[in-house]
Amino acid sequence: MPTEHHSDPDLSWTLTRRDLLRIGMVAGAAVAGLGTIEIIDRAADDPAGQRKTAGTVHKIPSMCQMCTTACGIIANVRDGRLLTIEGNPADPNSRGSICAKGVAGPSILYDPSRLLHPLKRAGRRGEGRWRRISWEEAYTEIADRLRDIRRSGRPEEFAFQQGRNRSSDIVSRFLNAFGTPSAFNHRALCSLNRRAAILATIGDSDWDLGDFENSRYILNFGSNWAEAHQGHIPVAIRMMRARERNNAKIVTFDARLSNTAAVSDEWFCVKPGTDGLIALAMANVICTERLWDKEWFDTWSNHSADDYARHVRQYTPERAEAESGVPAEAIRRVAREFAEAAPRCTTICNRGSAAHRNGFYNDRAITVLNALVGNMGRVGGWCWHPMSAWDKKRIPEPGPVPEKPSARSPIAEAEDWPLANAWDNKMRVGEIVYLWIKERRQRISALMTYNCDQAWSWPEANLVREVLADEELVPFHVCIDVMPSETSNLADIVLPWTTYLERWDIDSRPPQGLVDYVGLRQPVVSPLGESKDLREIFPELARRIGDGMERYFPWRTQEEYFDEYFRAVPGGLAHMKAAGVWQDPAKKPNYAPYERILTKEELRDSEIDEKTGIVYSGTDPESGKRRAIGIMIDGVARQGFSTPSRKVEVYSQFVADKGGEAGKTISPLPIYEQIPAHRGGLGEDQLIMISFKWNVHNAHRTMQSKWLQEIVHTNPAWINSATAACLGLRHGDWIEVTSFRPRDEQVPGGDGSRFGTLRTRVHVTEGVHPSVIAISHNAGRTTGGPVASNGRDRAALPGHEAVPDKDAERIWWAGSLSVPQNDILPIYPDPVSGQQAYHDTIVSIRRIEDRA
Ligand SMILES: Nc1nc2c(c(=O)[nH]1)N[C@H]1C(S)=C(S)[C@@H](COP(=O)(O)OP(=O)(O)OC[C@H]3O[C@@H](n4cnc5c(=O)[nH]c(N)nc54)[C@H](O)[C@@H]3O)O[C@H]1N2
Ligand SMILES: Nc1nc2c(c(=O)[nH]1)N[C@H]1C(S)=C(S)[C@@H](COP(=O)(O)OP(=O)(O)OC[C@H]3O[C@@H](n4cnc5c(=O)[nH]c(N)nc54)[C@H](O)[C@@H]3O)O[C@H]1N2
Ligand code: SF4
Ligand SMILES: [Mo]
Repeated sequence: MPTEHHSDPDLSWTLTRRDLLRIGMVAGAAVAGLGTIEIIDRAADDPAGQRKTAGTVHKIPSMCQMCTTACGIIANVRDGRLLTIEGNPADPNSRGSICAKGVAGPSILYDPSRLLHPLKRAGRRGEGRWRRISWEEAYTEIADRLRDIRRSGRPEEFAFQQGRNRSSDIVSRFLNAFGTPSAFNHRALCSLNRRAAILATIGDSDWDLGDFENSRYILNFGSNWAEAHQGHIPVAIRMMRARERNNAKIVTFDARLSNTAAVSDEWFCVKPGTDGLIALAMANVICTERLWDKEWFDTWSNHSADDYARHVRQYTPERAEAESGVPAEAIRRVAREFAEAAPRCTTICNRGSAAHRNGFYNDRAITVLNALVGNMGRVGGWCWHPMSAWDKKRIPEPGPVPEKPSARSPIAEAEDWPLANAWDNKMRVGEIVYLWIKERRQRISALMTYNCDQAWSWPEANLVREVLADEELVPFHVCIDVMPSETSNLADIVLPWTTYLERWDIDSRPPQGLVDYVGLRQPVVSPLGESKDLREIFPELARRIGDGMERYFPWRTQEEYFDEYFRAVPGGLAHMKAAGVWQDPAKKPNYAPYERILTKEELRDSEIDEKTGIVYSGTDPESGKRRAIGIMIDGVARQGFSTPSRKVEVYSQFVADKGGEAGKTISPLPIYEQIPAHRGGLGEDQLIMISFKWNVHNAHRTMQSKWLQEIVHTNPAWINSATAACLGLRHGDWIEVTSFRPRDEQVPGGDGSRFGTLRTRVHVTEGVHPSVIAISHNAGRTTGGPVASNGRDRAALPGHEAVPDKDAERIWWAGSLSVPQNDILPIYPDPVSGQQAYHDTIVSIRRIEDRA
């Protein structure tokens, strides 16, 4: 691939790939533009710069939240001021490494555009006129409104919209104590299909954790772990270790030359939505050539290997080549190499395979590849951990914990997508929330939005904005945020939230080392301005709403609450404050948990079902049915998997039945279903629009960071050089991109009609599939201050006492191209699960003279 250099500021992000890699991945790397914070530093409280070298630097462990990976960090703080952030080596997941976003934390904390005072709108909603109010006034108005709703007996009319929430204990406590089930989350926009596929297949977890570090062969279907992925740093460091130590081979399928593809041994450029077909074709090769672990499959899965071989026979490598563009011979070779490395081989997938209209089946097919080669739960294989967080039995939430509400929410519990809420982990269908509010499927009297910029980050963002602006549909909107956002602009009251560097949390992520752990997020500096965290706001509101709600918030301070929470940890809160994390040294990695022999104790009063071999003991309190605890394998009672059959469900009657209940057909076996909107090929000017994440940005929360925005601040459209030649397009040309709703009768509004238009510029590259146009969604803000908006948003922030930001005048990239992809992305849920199909939209493109 040619390396391109451009002096045009709109395309100036084209640092070489090596630059981006270095910036994005190196632990604790010094990034370009770091010096800018010094200017604010001096201007703020040390005009002469005398304090620069004086005073003791305190090292305070905590947890990053620039993305949801929650790496352990150490904050270097002098005189109450955060200087730098480095990794916490004690963190078992991230092991002392952090990424460029983690390093850039101070630029968010000290961002002059931050919200620092409660605000009330002064003009029409969305007009941008605000009045600064006191917390007292804000609390009184919000509590009065919420109390009225609660007393009306329709608590569901209070809806709570959250995004990537890492404070779920306090949020659930407040909502359950209030009695509202209207908790809208973002899972369907993020990881639903992958979770649903794993839950359907193994039941034990919704999160796969390849044992990469011990692996010899890693097959990556559309996970951009070197730049993104929910386990970014913990995964990336283990991948690189596997390379070094085991000479592991990494093979990546991506529709685009991501930095992950770039650091892989091989990259195959796939047509979007075809990963499942490739995986099924690989299964076919493995079965036909008998490269499988037949014994494992026949023992531990609920479908015979011979039957699966018959099922996958229709998926030939030639058929996969025709649809995906990956050569049949390569599919055969990779399948053989993968099977040869078993059991020290694993797959990894993510939104590249999952965020599609057919993503549930894609991820099922990929997951089952592992069962076929018998690597499940093995050292170096495809693993998981039953806990996606800390051990909640051992470290329980301090009581009294409120019951789940009995009221119902037609939107949160939407029934049109049978797999969305099929498991305990309710995934909901976020992308239809505002459409359904518009269609008045549920009355909303008050909406509180938190840690989510849905007016910007969700598909049909313009519809979200239209609904939020409508005072009949949403009579009262409180937004809790750190920065002004497209969502906070449409609020009635804005509450200034603390950043992750000024607040408390108990947190941990799926453990890559397969041993659970627990971490503490603690304030490393005092909250700036009048910002407050939910942990202070919710107890205060509960007390003011009263009527018994207050009894769930007995603690006076947050420290008291965490003191109680961490009681089971040796050394308690004091240990957590000093070390940041705790892991039980006696626990062993979760390898092959299904093989565990049940103890005599467990088997007391148990019974064995003769036909299935399932071992039952007692009854399940929720369903009232017999409780399955294991399975007989060769005459021994073992733990098995947590699926209905206690085996790997290659064949899932559970999902087929769920589909049947909702009047939909769900195949019990992994299948390939071509995306209906992609059938019949593409028109001459048509392409499939996909989305991706820049390594130095996170969703929509980092565009305010001057350190990160200075590195990447634009998102031109990637188009393959051959396609560009056909369409007469040259690098840097302006194009108009017009999107279409899917032609798909199973999707709301799926009539194939024209949807939205944006104008952007072309980045011509060989690093993208010829049928694809790839646009990063990490750009295109219109609000959030001059840095976030590339100089466009210079409106004075209300109630702002922050230092005038001299850096705002030095934004050398002002006016650079930055477009909001979500304004032209139609709502497109996978009909069986509800996952938003981010990478399936058909667009047409047309060359234009310039932006105007
Ligand atoms: N830097 C950064 N890190 C992040 C985030 C961020 O915004 N920025 N967000 C965090 C969050 S919330 C999440 S959910 C994760 C998501 O992490 P990932 O799932 O790893 O990231 P995505 O960019 O959504 O998708 C991954 C890749 O899929 C490719 N792709 C698109 N269609 C196809 C296809 O059909 N097949 C294949 N094989 N590839 C395809 C895209 O080119 C992209 O490189 O990242 C987390 N980490
Ligand atoms: N087109 C397209 N759209 C996508 C995706 C895609 O691939 N393509 N990915 C989707 C995915 S996977 C997800 S998870 C969603 C995420 O979308 P969001 O949930 O909207 O993204 P966040 O970045 O978490 O931003 C939420 C809010 O958190 C605030 N915030 C909270 N704490 C802090 C803090 O300490 N610092 C800063 N700076 N801000 C804070 C930000 O101001 C912001 O308003 O986006 C989805 N949207
Ligand atoms: S991967 Fe995420 S949590 Fe870890 S340092 Fe980077 S931004 Fe922070
Ligand atoms: Mo996400």
